[in-house]
Amino acid sequence: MSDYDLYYWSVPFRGQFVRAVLAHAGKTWTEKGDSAIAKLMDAPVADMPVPFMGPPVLVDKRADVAVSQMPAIVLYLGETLDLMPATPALRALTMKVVNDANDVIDEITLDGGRQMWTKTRWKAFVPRLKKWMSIWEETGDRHGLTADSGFLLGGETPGIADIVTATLWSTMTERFSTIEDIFAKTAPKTAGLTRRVAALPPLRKLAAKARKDYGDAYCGGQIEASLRKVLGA
Ligand SMILES: N[C@@H](CCC(=O)N[C@@H](CS)C(=O)NCC(=O)O)C(=O)O
Repeated sequence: MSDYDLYYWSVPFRGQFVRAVLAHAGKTWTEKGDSAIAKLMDAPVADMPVPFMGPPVLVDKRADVAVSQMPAIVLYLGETLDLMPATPALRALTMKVVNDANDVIDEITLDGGRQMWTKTRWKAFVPRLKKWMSIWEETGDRHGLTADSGFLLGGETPGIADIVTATLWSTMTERFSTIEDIFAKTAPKTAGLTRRVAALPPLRKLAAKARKDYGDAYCGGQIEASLRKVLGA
């Protein structure tokens, strides 16, 4: 029996951060699948393992704990799997990076497809995307990150901030070469960190599984189709 149940759609997107932390820690989990998620979302809140609006939802079966909201799930795993840094300041900064990553994927999907991408909207968004990338680059700079060594918040081993950073940018840039070009130019040290962390065997294996299970899919739906159209991807 696996240790965790994960409720997330059959795409990488927001759930991939949770999968990456679990994979990095060598944990096993069961993907409950799209119809189970839809069923759970439609259930009365009184019957939910944790009252929630949208997936991911993680159930830690041994501990009998259920959590929703991606950053809360990552915090739970970071603490229980000993992947959080030692000081309160670095723990807060870690969660700031996780929340930034969640903001970036909301922005890249125009808040889950409230509007569709057009060439004009994308052109107006590019400076903001570059600013996000430079926020990562500046964070790394302040903690001694170089193009080929170090971690986002310093330290000797990859932590939650590095796993989330690598997952955010590798998943996106592997699927959208236009964004990859912007990333390489705007945030070369973060791009180096992303390459190094994404190359760790458990994360490489997870990325290959996403390719196999979900193909080219990123976030899915009409919003992905409109993003692909404006990026020619
Ligand atoms: N703030 C939540 C957002 C959850 C969310 O928007 N989930 C999306 C998938 S990425 C969903 O399917 N939402 C359905 C809904 O909100 O009705 C988080 O960080 O987990």
